[in-house]
Amino acid sequence: MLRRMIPVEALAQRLDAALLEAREIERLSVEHTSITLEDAYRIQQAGVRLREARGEKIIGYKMGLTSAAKRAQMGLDTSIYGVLTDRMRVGEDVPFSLAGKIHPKVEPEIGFVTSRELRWPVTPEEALSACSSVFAGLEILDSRYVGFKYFSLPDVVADNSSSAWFVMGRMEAAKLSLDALGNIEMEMSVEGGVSQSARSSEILGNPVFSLVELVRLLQSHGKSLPGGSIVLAGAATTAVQLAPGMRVTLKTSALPEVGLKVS
Ligand code: OOG
Ligand code: MG
Repeated sequence: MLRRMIPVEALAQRLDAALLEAREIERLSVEHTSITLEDAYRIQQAGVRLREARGEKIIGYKMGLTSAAKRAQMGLDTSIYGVLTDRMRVGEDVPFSLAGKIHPKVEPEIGFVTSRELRWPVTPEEALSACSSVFAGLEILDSRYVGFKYFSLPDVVADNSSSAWFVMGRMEAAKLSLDALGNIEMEMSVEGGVSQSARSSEILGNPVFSLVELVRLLQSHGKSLPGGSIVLAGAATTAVQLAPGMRVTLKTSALPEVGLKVS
């Protein structure tokens, strides 16, 4: 049977308009029932090109759905990636305004900064040796889909894997061993909300394995991970809805704490 063509550019523009106007749209797979994961990564790429045309610079990648908690929360069980641009990075000491956001959620992450290009195949040890820094971070997701729920894998990938903003804690030189990186205790406390804790081993067994998985996924799209990239390895716990006045803090057993204040 012939598959209906997926209008990649038009769908990227639809998602981009929803982002700029901070409004929800119907999941793409409702209309385009045959959309595949590969179509979705093409839409994601086209969406990133629209952002680049507005002057945004690609500074890294985020991995998603790398922990059991996140997979259960979203009802999906495959690791995915999205692109990070310079405008998505928010400072720790700048109050985060909910104006112009759709339904943002926050989640605790471990991140890396690479110092040289990584290409598949790569071992965890090689990937770690290419990291100049490690940090604890908070990712702020903001799906552009109605209700932020029950989307399919192609839907979320096309939407840049729900990536919206992120906060980086103070960076530490990447001196922790592979074992130590897989054994970081993480606790995200939310004033006026639910606090959650998990070990970094929740992230695919070790956040470094998530970095390796990113390199593998990029290679399947004919890409490598450039040196100087920021990489978020994926959340260790479920994401929490942001509300006005909320203060979120991520404390870990190994890295400087990071916080976010919602204005
Ligand atoms: C998809 C993105 C998941 C993570 O860290 O697991 C993600 C979503 O939950 O909307 O960023
Ligand atoms: Mg995340």
